[in-house]
Amino acid sequence: MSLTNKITAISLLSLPGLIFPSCSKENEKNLPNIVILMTDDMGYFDLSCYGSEIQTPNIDGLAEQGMKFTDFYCAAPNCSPSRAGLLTGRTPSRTGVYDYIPPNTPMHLPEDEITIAELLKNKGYSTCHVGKWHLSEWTREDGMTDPTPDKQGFDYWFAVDNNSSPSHMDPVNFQRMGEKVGPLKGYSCQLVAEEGIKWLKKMEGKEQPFFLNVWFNEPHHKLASPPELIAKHSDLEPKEALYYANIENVDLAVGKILNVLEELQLSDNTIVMFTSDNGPWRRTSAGHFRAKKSSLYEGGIRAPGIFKWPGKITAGSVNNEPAGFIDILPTICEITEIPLPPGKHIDGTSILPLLNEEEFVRDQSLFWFFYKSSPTAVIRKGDYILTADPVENYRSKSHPIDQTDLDYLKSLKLVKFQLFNIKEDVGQDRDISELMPGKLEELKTEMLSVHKSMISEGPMLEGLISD
Ligand SMILES: [Ca+2]
Repeated sequence: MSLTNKITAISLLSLPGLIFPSCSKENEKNLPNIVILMTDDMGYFDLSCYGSEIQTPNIDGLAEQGMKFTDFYCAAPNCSPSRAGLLTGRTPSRTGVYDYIPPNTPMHLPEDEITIAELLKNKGYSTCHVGKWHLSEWTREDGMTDPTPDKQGFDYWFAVDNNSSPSHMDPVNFQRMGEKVGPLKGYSCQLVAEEGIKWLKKMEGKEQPFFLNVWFNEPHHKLASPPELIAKHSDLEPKEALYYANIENVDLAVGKILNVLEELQLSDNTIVMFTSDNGPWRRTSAGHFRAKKSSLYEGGIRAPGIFKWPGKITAGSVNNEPAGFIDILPTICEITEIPLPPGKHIDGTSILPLLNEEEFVRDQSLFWFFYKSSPTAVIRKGDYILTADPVENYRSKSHPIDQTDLDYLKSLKLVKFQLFNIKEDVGQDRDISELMPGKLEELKTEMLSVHKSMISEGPMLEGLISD
């Protein structure tokens, strides 16, 4: 579908009566439950099913029973924009989440963005978010509170607005439905899993379908792992043992949730997705990919992508098509027969045909933009990746977004194009743009078109400091 046709189709959906058609009880019974499991800063090579030494049998089990994507992508190379892209199906900068949300910033996922949770809730689903949020801040020094998960479609939530503090162990900053819960005992991933399980148990015997969104804090800094798991790796450097144990602890938490789905006999009608929000800070976890977290090279955005749906997705299947976070909303919409959000440009395409092992044509190539990264923009079509940078592009990664950043990112022009064949050159170190001028032009034309549309849509942020 062309961009124009797609926008027309979306406009048609916005006609009165076509928005969020009501859902009959009969229809609800047939709708699959949806569980999204996501880690924070975990690398592509941190799971045994993706070639790691770290043993992750529960997550591997999802791949054994479902489909593993080899070329799956986050929406951005760091937390907040990637999460915005996942929940909205939109390139994050369209939503105004241009970077991770630092303390005391007005930047957040606006309430008028339409999330997967809102769409499913309107369809009759019960919805729950547990774990890290990082799409708004609730503890600003100016007393302002940006939209909590209930404002984005979640009936129930237990979360931290950013990282668990002081570390993954005994966190003190979780909130439940807007109320501070105070100091907790245990590890963040286990506490998050247990809260999700308590909520799941309330779903037992109900005809209403559910959406459980589990966003673990691990293995983002600051790490803490159970001593008994660390002790298994006494042959490793202490930092490595801590990391291995951290991933294994998440795997155990995933296992607990999957076991409860089995016990409650919910597994057969539940789609489970597993991924990580962006590339790893630990370089080794990015393997042979170039760069790591914060970069738009593969090391910053390539992630594990696993989908399990018993009876629908072939067990043990592997898919090599490029796909990613922004495809999740349109995929869920197609599965649940929910119209795409009216009036919003959706950058992703439903990958239901890929899950069904059918022919798949993407509406718009996968595209990334991050103003603090070099490259600053990337597009992938088939095996080809085009990267681009502005003339001057230095912006400190740790600098909180201010008005000069916004002026810069809104006005920058993409130049310095480089073309890579990712199948033949996984490390992205051979620019083949001069060898393939036709391919360069094809990808450049599409990149500039998507970039222009995105930049014109991305909101100016009210209240940024201007130093
Ligand atoms: Ca992250």
